[in-house]
Amino acid sequence: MTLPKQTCWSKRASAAFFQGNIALPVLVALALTSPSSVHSQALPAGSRSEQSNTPIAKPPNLLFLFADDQSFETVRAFGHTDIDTPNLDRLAARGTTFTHAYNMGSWSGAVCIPSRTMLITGRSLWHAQAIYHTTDQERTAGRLWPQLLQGRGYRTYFTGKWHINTDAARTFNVAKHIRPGMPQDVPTGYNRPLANQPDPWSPSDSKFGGFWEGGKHWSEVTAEDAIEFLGEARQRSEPFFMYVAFNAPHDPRQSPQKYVDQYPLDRVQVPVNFLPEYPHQDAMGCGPGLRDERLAPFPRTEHAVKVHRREYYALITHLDAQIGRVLDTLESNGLAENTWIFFTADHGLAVGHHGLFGKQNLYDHSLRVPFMVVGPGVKAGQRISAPIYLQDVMPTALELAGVQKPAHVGFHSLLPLLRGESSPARREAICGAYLDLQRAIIHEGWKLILYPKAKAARLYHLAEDPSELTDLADDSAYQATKQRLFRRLLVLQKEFGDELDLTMSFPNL
Ligand SMILES: [Ca+2]
Repeated sequence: MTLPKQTCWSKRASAAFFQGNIALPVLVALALTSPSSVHSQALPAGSRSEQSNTPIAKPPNLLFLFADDQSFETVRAFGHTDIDTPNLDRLAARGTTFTHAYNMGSWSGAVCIPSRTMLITGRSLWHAQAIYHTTDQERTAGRLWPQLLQGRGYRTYFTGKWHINTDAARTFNVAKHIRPGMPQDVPTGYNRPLANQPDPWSPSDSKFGGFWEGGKHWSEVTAEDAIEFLGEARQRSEPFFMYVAFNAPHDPRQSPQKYVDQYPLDRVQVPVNFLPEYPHQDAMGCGPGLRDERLAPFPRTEHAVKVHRREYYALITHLDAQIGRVLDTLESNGLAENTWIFFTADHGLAVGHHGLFGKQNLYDHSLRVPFMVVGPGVKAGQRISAPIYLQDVMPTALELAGVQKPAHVGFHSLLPLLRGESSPARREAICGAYLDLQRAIIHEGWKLILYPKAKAARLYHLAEDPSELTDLADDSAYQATKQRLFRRLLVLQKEFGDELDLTMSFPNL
């Protein structure tokens, strides 16, 4: 396979960088497969670009399964973590995984909001911020993701976490449960567990409300909503688009006790990049003043990290079981054959990496998500290492439905990458941002993170150091690398409308 001209990922760097824990034979097989044999007859043909509006005879159903705060590392099939996710593994086995899917960052402490606003509007981070307060006008103009599909005859369905600045009930044909940003939290769930003190919190005790509010765990409610809709959908002739947005595994990390019991503390590993406190936590906006960071005590202990990770994994395994129920129903209702399934999350989460617990940082654990695609003709078990943004799912679905991509959509259909073709979605660099306090670029197997307020930089050779353990920013041998990444970041800032001036804080870059 010839590497597309647009890519700046060198063959060596990208192979090493993206290989991770992926079985080498998969990559080798991919590399040896000719473009024509990568194509499947059932995959939409390459002649239909994402800019065209070619009629399609039988539009496929679209099932979008969306998790909240689920890091890329929490799917067993990917080999990063000892966690049980048999149904997400099933998606990875049946379809194609994009191993390096990223969120672009956030203009707000509530990272969920920008991620979801980008997704529903198709606008990249700063362009999405520009219309955030007028998102309702996007809806009345008919520009939102489900509305574009409705225009092509899709029946659109929503249930679960919304967190977007317009009314879901008026955005979709059917909206079942419309949940807020997070289940209700209680003070008992913070600053725990403390050393040598009893833990007042229990993830399975319904007296703490949250996911237990209403009497049934919200992940189960969301799955049962989806199952009910699939029962209706089999009776109808229109294609459907389902946006099934679980609140899990966002905190409060609550799940039934049997899932918690699956993770005795001696099963849970402390991340290799554990730190008691992150050196720049205040200058980067991730100190004790940030809600997510207050969930565990400062300084962090290995015990606290294990307890939180146990509850995170338990909530994910419970979520996985609910996803399994939805997938089973899709199959038993005879809908699986003509349905594309996408699974991803709005961003990742630290839960004890680097002394951090939240998602308001630009390390891979917090920026990178799982991303699986299952559909007619999509290669089973394939891993694609080209970096993408998770919001690329939006124009991908539009292309499958035969909808012309509107000019304001800043993301790209993934269908060419699934076919093994060159595509604008094959990006040469990925950028990340948080407020005006953090910026990052991932390029050619390197990551540069900048903290303008601290005038501090971090440089990681991701290709050799995927855990981002060894900061090379102060090593003079890498000054040219830093400068190259910095210049590239300035170009991306211009491309994406990021107005933060980094040159004042980093005059030597
Ligand atoms: Ca989230």
